[in-house]
Amino acid sequence: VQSSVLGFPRIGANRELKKTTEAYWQGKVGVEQLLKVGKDIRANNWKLQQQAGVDVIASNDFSYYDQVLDLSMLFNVIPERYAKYNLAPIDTFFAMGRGLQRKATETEAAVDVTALEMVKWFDSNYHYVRPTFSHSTQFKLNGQKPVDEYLEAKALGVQTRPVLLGPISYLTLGKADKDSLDLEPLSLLQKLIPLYAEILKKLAEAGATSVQLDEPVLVLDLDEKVQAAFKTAYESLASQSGLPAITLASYFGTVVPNLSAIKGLPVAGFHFDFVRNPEQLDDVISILNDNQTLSAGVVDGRNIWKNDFAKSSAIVQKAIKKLGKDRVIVATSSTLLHTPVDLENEKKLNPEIKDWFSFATQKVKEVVIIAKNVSGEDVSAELKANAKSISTRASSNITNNPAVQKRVAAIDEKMSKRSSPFQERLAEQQKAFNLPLFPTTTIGSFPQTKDIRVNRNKFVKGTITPEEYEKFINAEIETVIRFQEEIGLDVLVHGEPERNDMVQYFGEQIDGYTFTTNGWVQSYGSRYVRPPIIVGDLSRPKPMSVKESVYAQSITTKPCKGMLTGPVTCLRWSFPRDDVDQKTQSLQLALALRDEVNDLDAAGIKIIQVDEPALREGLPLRAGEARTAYLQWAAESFRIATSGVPNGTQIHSHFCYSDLDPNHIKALDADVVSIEYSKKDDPNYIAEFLNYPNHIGLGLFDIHSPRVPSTEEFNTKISKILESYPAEKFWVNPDCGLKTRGWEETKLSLTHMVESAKHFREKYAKK
Ligand code: THG
Ligand code: ZN
Repeated sequence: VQSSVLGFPRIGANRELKKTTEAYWQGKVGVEQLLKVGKDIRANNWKLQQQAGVDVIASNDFSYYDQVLDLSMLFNVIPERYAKYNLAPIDTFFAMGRGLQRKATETEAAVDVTALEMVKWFDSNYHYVRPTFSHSTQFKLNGQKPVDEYLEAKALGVQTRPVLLGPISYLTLGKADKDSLDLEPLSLLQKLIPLYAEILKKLAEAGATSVQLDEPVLVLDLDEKVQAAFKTAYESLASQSGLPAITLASYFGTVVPNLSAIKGLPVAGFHFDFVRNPEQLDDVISILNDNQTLSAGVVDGRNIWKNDFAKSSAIVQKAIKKLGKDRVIVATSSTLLHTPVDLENEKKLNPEIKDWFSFATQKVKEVVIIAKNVSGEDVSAELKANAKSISTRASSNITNNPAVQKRVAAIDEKMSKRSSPFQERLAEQQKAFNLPLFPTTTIGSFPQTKDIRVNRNKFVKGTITPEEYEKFINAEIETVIRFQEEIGLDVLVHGEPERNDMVQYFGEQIDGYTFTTNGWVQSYGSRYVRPPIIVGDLSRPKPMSVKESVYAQSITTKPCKGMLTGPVTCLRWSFPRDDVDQKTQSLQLALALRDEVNDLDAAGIKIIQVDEPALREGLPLRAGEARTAYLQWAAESFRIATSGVPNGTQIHSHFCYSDLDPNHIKALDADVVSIEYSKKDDPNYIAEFLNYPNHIGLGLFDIHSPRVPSTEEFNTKISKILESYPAEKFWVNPDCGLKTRGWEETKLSLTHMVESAKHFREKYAKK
């Protein structure tokens, strides 16, 4: 029985890719250096898997930014606003990913272009760059990245299976550009298929015998048109001669509701996710013809828990019983992109807990061991050690906290309800804050400068005292407060200099969590996160953010927001427990945060923002009972966290990088929400929010780009929104936090934003 890994993290064991990419953007290293670092990472990844004994190793799982953006480059889906600059291909690629603003020099023309839209990848914290099609898109092959990387592996003596996102997913995950809103992406299938055929043929000519085409949209609810497109696409590919064998892969859910779309497709095999949905085994086997193979995803690509070999082997055995050993492959459930690289790099974990984990490097070995086991090879030592580790975790007292369990059981309805409806709260809040029309604010974080990172590291390492660190942090807070006062923002923030990450920071202060020192996972482009790991029942031993918020409020007369991360986001951006359901973990977090919200309020912080950007990504991928239940407990968790405060305390929340449904937000009953909006070109999107009863700040500029919008640009944008949106409910703010930005562009952008708000204030005062 063969073993297969669908993809490996591409960031390097020590974040080499991030460091070099950012250095390249800053002009500190040349393109050769960037390409070399990429090449080294790919070589390491392939060799690591080859040495572990993996039979089917992926290539083209690497990307300098995003694998979906790679495809847009490959197929020349490059909007004219990028193409017109005739940049080097890699710079066009980065400009599409993150925007580019460059002054003219003697040799180069000025460039000013925003990034393409970035969206959450299914229910993960990874973001892809959305393919953006227009009537003028000229499909053609642009380079041959998959072939180049295949040949690179081959030259190293590694036979690989190239992976590409399949045509149906590529199109359905894309959108029409603003100049072509009537364009239905799927209608481009006939133009796209020949390009897939061409690149697959080139792969075959280079020596590839098989390819993995990912069609993760198969785990979504698909309408008939999309379902039918599978047949069109794959039959068309099968009719071409000289292509490699195709394995069609799905992951993150069940394909059963879409079985008729893939039944009978002329492909060599299928891959399914049996970690998420082991119960789909019989159904998916039933659609295979006599020659098709089944790649059984049994090693979790989305979490860090050690695999249960007995359980996984049983699933694979069941498949073997029906299909025979030759037609079954043991695989990771998805790419391992969403897991940290190597557990061996963790030197500080409690050894008892460390034994429960498995990162990408360990998962590669797990796949091989399971394959050996079901092949009948002797892996009894590994099985025994595995069984022991699994049972130790199950019976560990680290995971149980009876007091927390009791508190969750005692949650009553009153706890998740503010004492008065919004309009009454609003009246009290308006009296308390007396904010102008078009109140301006930011989402919370300010630039995380090198100085901040250096000092935080010193504090973590103990080379500066807690007192010195506090002094440093307070000075940073003061800088941020003074700046905001100076430019005239209305609701201030403290800037979060003390925080590494909005989830990790709280994870480190909540009992029941553990965290890594090097467990980085790519979130988008060169930005990575270290998700904390929930290992047990969760509780807050003491206040987590009160000190900094109180300090900030003490040095200004303007209201300063307390900033927290909501329960659902804390859960979703962590690696959750797999032995307790997500609702329970979310309610535990909600209680911990409720205490924090109440403490902030008691300390005089009267505007408190509880961010829930992960609310949407936690939504079960298909409509149904699980989705309804999720929406209930997610909203309940937020309301438990935020409903312990009096009417006059204003609760804010924030959402970004997902296609939100206003109804989901409504259920949170926050007084003010801010929403990423700057790249939502679709006029229907704002229409959806017209009925949202409380106040909204639609994000007015993209914080992923160093580009500075002018005051006129803000004016135009706001005018456009005000055509349909009521001025009384309108807050003025950026898309998201500013931590990834530099000070220079932050100052300019915010200054222009505030100027624009003032312009409209005057205009409306005259009315
Ligand atoms: N935290 C977490 N997930 C997130 C966000 C976040 N997902 C969505 C959204 N914000 C966008 N993602 C990121 C992820 C990482 C960073 C910024 C936005 C970032 N990371 C630092 C880096 O890569 O340099 C490292 C941070 C650290 O020191 O921990 O800036 O905010 N969990
Ligand atoms: Zn955000």
